[in-house]
Amino acid sequence: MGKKVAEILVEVLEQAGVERCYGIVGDTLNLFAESLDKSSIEWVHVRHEEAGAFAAGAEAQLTGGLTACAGSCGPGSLHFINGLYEANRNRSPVVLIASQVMSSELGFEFIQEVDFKSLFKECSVYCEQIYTPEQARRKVVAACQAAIALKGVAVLIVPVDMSHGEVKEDFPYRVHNAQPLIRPNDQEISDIAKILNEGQKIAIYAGSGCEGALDEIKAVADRLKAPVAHTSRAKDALAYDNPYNVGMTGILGNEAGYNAILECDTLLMLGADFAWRQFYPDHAKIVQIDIKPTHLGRRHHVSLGAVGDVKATLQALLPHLEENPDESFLGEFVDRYKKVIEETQKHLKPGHDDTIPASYLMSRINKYAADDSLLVADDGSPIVWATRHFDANGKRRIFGSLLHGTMASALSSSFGLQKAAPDRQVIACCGDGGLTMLFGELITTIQENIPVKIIVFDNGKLGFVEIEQKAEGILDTFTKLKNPDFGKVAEAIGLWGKTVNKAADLDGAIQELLAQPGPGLLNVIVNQLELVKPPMIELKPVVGMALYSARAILHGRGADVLEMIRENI
Ligand SMILES: Cc1ncc(C[n+]2csc(CCOP(=O)(O)OP(=O)(O)O)c2C)c(N)n1
Ligand SMILES: [Mg+2]
Repeated sequence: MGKKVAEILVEVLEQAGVERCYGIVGDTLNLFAESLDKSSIEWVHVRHEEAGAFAAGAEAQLTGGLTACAGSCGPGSLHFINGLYEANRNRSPVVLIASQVMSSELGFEFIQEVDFKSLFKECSVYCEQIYTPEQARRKVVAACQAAIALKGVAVLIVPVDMSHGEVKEDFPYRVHNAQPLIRPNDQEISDIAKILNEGQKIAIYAGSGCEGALDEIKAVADRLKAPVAHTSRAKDALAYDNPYNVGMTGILGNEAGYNAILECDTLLMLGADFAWRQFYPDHAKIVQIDIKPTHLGRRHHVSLGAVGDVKATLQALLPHLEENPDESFLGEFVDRYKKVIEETQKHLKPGHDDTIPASYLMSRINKYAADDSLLVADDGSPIVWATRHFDANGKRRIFGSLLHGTMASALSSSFGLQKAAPDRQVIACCGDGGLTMLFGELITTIQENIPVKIIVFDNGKLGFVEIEQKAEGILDTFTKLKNPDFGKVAEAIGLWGKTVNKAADLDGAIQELLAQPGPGLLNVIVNQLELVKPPMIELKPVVGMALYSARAILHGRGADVLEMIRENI
């Protein structure tokens, strides 16, 4: 007797190191589900497939290992799409088993037929269908191989008749997890060194490609006397135990990080693919090192682009670098960054009448979170406060939708983090908009026994959008949210739940939440009008704010404007 394709799929996933598969079952997936149930792979039952993709992506991002999700045909697998975009952009190795209607009906608009191949093409590194049972093992191996080697999402489309197909002659195709060491060639290393050695005001801009390379970056920064600015995604890898650190640039950044990059004469970009062109210097010489050749020079024109792993490249480069005798550029920006931190600390305090600014809430989470906690924050203002006020220490990690920029990823991502790291504290910082977008996932915490700690930044609105509208001079439009008491909702579902709205109650509530053995939700009513201030003053948003204020006053909403001023100045 031969083997069923469904069994082969599961066998290969196991061999490729998959520990969990997130999803929702359905007719075309049933045989796969039965095989999975007999395997070592854990099935995690979410309430919306998008959440399954967020969870799988976060698990893969944390562990670097392959993680799976699986869905039924048509709408079932379609639902994964936004989470798969997120995973693919984060370079998380995830494989989706997208089950499909019978092969014989494909192309006739059969009920639930969806053309997955064209649908998932853009958010994957591999998207193929199984056409005969005999090619099943080779195809699922190819899918896993692509996800691991190209670091991204692989989609394998499996028509239901293929799942049931039997294979008599099977060959030992298997997945290989190669870890090559990649760096620029010797000539390129010497060309890079020449540019850097000629620089006087040298800065380093470090991105998420720098994970694991902090020692090498510090050694290069010391030799070149270069301040190190970093992207938001690199904070947890670089913003600790690093005397050269000047924080982030970009809208989330600070004055020192922002200006160090703009004022340097030579910029060394390391594993950074920051998208906003206005934050790059126009007249500096730029050397860019990235593991992905397609990233070279795609954001800003660079003088020299080279391909390599940051750690291996810097190890090869260091012996060629000369000591920069002038420390003044480094000294100036390190001092400026110190001042930024001191100023910021002064502002992290309760609001008027004992209210809770969201930035202050994040600073208290920062105070009480475990030394090795994993924190994930929703797009919108929670991720801004997280990247600004949640400190890195080399053990903590910060996650957010920083490339795809989707709402509602925090809660579901926290599932993947907690499943992969059951002994660590996992905190999901959710917007009230983000939480309710995938509200059903609160139930997953109970069903799947996932003890995540959820903190809702309840400002009663789509706050980040409202700030954007005001900066454009528009009155807030369609941003209000009519919320239930999320603390009570949590309790009704079976989680520990509480709502606070006074700063005096906040510390106790956070500690109580974090001490819960199971899942818990702390709903914090935060100030409605705290603005996210960028590191630089630009005319357009200032004019926009003035225009908004004038319009609000004309519409009889002068009190809102006064409140905004009171909360932010
Ligand atoms: C899926 C999706 N829909 C819409 C947006 C646009 N958007 C970005 S932030 C945001 C508001 C988020 O509101 P909330 O979760 O309450 O966080 P807040 O900014 O209020 O703290 C919206 C609508 C998006 N990024 N993703
Ligand atoms: Mg909100």
